[in-house]
Amino acid sequence: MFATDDTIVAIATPPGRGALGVVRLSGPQAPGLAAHLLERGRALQPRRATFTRVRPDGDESAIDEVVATFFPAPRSYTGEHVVEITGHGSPVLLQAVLKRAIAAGARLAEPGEFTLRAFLNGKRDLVQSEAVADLIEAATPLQARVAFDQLEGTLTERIAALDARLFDLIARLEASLDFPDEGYHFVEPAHAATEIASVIEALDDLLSRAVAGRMIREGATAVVAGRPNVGKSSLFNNLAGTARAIVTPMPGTTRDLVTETIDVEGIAITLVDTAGWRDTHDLIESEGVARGVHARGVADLVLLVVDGSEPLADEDLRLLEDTANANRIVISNKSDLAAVPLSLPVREVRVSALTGDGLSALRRAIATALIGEERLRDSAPISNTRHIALLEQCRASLEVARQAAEAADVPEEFLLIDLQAARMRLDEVVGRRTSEDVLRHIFEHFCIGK
Ligand SMILES: Nc1nc2c(ncn2[C@@H]2O[C@H](COP(=O)(O)OP(=O)(O)O)[C@@H](O)[C@H]2O)c(=O)[nH]1
Ligand SMILES: [Mg+2]
Repeated sequence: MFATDDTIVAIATPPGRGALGVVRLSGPQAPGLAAHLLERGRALQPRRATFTRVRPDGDESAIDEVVATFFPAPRSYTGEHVVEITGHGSPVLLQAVLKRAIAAGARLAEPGEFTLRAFLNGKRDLVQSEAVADLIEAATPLQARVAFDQLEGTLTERIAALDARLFDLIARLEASLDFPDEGYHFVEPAHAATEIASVIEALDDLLSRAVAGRMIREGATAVVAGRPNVGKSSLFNNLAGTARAIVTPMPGTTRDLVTETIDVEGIAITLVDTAGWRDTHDLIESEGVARGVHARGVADLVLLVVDGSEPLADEDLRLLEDTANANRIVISNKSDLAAVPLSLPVREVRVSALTGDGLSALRRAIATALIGEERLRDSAPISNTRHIALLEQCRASLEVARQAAEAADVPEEFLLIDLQAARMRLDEVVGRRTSEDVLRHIFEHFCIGK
């Protein structure tokens, strides 16, 4: 499978200059390589930060002062001998240390290879390894919190609990099969059905938060729609906190999609401003309108803006109808002007893009529309599409097993096949049983040095 007997090396800090930069070594040769690279002759003390220098190469002079720390196996990030050399964050110096380590026998690490080794050495399961990447990628504090929870093992524990229940049920069913002559059931079919139903319920509880979890992990797209001049671009700019989109009193100003990523209550939202929807003969504008319609179709949320200071126009009515089945918020803008009563089919959020009035209520409404009220409070235990898909497959197998258990005439063997299939999916989530391809796919998305 993957080579783990050699020693890998990588720069663990981001490319570019910084106050500090870290070169990380992992593998059996790590302490030996460190002794070769560093001026300090004696072996590094375990888990002690040691101030030293990088040994001069040939007749060069020493290139940097560093702090080196040795983490002996198995108490290290990877479970192997690890040495971290912290120097000044100069790409030139760090590259020089890297090159010397390679010249002395280390191999340049692949992306995610340190974390892969941690996984292969049983330091972390697959869910926790994936959480490492999510944590590094997190763009909002909420994303970081969800990733950290998974890193700490919240999802791992819940899966282990489900797995233990399935294991117990399978063991008892197998015992019944092994001692057929006794005519004794270690588990009655009715009890098996109830137990499976209760595992399904626990799975459903987990999956019910998956939409929110995925939205938090991957972010969402919200499209600002409405007829020309209702204040879409003004609202967009206000939410984005920058004057990205051009605002003029002339209808038809916005002709292309303008996007900006914003953080709304911890959810990373790609906000899209569109051309106002209307019939137009202008070629560019009508292309803009078409793009806007398309964007609306694929968005997670539509922010439909109407002008609260004017009666609804035909275009407003048409848009209200077109977006009736979408996840949408109807926004009545220009609350700073005298309001006219609008007979809207849903409760609107009143704002003024000009004064900023009502925008915090709008932000709250956006977050709630995307992930639900209570979901915001307790973090979602599941957020990764790979996990969600496997848990759904697990649930499908359990559903077949439950029906088999309920139909009293189905032999236990059949029940067992589906229960084992369900367990296998759980094993795949945590990586007890995962193909090399899947592992490669997961780890190649990591950064180098992690
Ligand atoms: N009084 C008032 N005027 C607004 C407000 N929002 C936008 N406008 C004005 O409405 C006009 C059209 O705004 P714009 O954002 O370009 O609308 P869009 O065509 O829907 O993108 C501009 O003159 C804005 O200054 C608001 O909340 N109150
Ligand atoms: Mg506009």
